[in-house]
Amino acid sequence: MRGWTRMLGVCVSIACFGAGAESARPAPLAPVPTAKQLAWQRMETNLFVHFTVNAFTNREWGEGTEDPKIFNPSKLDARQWVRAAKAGGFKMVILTAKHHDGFCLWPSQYTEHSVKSSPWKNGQGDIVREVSEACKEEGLKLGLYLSPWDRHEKSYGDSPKYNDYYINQLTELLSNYGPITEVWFDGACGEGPNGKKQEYDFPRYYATVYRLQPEAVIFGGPDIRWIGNESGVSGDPCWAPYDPKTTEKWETALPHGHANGTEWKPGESDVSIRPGWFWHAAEDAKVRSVDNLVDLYFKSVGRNSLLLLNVPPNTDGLFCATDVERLKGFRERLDSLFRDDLARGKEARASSTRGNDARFAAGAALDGDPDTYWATDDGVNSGWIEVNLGEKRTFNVACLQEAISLGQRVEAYRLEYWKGGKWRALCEGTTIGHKKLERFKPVTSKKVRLVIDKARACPTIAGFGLYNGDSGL
Ligand code: FUL
Repeated sequence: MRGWTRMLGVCVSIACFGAGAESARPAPLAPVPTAKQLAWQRMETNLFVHFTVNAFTNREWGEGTEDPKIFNPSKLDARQWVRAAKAGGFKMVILTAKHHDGFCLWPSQYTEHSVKSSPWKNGQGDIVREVSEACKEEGLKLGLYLSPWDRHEKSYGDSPKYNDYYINQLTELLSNYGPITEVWFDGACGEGPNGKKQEYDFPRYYATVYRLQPEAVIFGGPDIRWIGNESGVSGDPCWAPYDPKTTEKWETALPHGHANGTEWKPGESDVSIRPGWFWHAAEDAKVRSVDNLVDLYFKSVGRNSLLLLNVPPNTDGLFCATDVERLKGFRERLDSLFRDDLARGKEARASSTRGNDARFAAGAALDGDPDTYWATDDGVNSGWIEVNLGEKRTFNVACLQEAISLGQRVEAYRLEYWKGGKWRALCEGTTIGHKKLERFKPVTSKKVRLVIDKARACPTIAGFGLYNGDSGL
């Protein structure tokens, strides 16, 4: 509202919007996120930590026959990991409590194949505990990855027996370490020592998560979908809605989701800061650059996904200095780019406003609040909002957001800028969702507009920001 008030004066503004008349909020367009899915999406960047005996054997997938005595990360400092995550602006740390090799980073009472059989802290240590405490101290959330595939456990392949074992371990993890915000599942599966393929009881696993940690979201299950690659890149378009009955190949279905999907299942883009998920000395010189990480941010978070970036501790039990420095550099670059929103609070007008109600006017997209939004009347599924920057400004990034608590709606949009007495094309796109970032060559103009050409219901635009900085383009 600030824009209209400043431009026209309070009286005009009130008159324009019918002296305080209130119009009903748009009805949600199903499917919509649960509160925990919405909170998850707003985290935007989370850190994955892959650690197990593999760091000591230089492998990516352990065989399950590793001697726990090789595991001795004598300088392990979970605070160093979590502080590095925090400096990188990551909101949650997701730890591999157990990877495919079956070695447990906590002293599970159901196996000897864990830290308790290692020389680290004389078998008295508990890495899950140390990470959970560090996260608590630093104000980060904790997530856990308990690999269903277990190449060590003897009962693996004896499906009901192993499922009990798995549930027991899941129960330990979800009962003893405080709030768990995300539980990460993958479907990797093999045969057990009996030569039989293990059948995972995923419905039972999920029910256990919801019973013990009702606030947790499940990745690779009901709440969050894999984005379909391990390169940290979302599809474009990218719908949070997903059609579980799709006949498409997963390679297409997962990155893009479905405009008419019946389930709200946003995508998570996982990727490692190094070629491998685990630490290998030979990859110390292959850590992703800040430029590369910023590019991934644009291609994941900037396409309505979440970036889950993996950093592996080395055999000392520490993140390497290079990785720590890159995380910090990544956030510094993003902070500097997104510090000054040229459109924030500026004059704005729209093709039409829902019920002429000031709450839904164009200015609501420019107030920095993701819960307020510009909306049109029901049945008006296209329109535009125009920002007057007050003077000519140069910008090269636009940030668009929908009020996704009401469902994802936009199917086609364009950006235009005013030059030489007319509107000129800047860029165009399809989906927006929680966040869509556009990068382009710097443009200098006083007026910019977002044109929604097609939406599945009246558009609800919560954010329209303009920035100028190093976008890496
Ligand atoms: C995959 C695993 O096989 C990889 O080792 C890694 O943990 C990745 C995140 O998930 O399924």
